[in-house]
Amino acid sequence: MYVISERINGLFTSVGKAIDKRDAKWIQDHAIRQLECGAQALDVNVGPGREDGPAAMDWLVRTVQDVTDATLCLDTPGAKTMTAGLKAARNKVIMNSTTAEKKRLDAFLPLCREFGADIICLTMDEKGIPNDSEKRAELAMIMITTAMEHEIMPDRLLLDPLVLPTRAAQDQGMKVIKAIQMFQSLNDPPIRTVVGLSNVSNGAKDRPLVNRTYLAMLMGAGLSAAILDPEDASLMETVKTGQVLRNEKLYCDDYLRA
Ligand code: THG
Repeated sequence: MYVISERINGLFTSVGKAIDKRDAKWIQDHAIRQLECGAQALDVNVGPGREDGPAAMDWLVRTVQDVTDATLCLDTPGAKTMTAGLKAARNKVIMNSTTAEKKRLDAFLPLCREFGADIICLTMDEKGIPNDSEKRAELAMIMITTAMEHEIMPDRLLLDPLVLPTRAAQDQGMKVIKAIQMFQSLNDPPIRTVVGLSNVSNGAKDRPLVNRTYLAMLMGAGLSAAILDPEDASLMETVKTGQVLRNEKLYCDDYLRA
């Protein structure tokens, strides 16, 4: 299980303010804490509705890189903001993300190829997010073949079925689990999978409980990576226990502390 921290994201008010003030120390302290909590990569998102998207992304990438060599998951739908992040990055990059929409693939796949990045493929198109697993797998297949036409091999992709809030779309929880299973049969060796975990608990009363329960279910279905909050200690214990149960980590009685 590969852990990507969700918390360098301008969507959070405190992070948005730190970006506005170009408060490097605040951002760096938070990045370091998330890595100390067990994150292996950082999702880097300047937040929605910014006029200075490219400049903010350039600053945010440089600021984070000054304190870590960890992989950066550049999270933006904008080609200009993504390009600014790719140019500033010397750390390994995962582009987050393309969809199956032609104009998005046309803009993002050449960047992915040029900069040698990995890329998250969201299984949605101009019609939105499909409400069944089969259609999600169909969109995944379109992105896999289009990426290959751009000489981007399947091992560079991460497929994301798009997790929805259980409060608003309760029937989607198990469809996403099934999509994760289906994605693994689209290629040999299987293509990696990823989710934005916290989407599931949006608006729920006990968010951490919903997040860690769903993560356990997703790990049972073979999920490879998740964008989540590594500062949630119970969630990270679920990650580690799942790694033991999946035989990814050696069991010992003290595995949580080891
Ligand atoms: N897939 C991929 N990338 C993603 C997502 C995904 N990136 C963004 C998101 N989804 C994952 N990151 C978050 C970050 C925050 C929250 C949820 C997912 C969140 N934030 C609080 C809220 O909305 O209630 C905001 C709290 C605050 O303002 O302080 O829940 O699915 N590839």
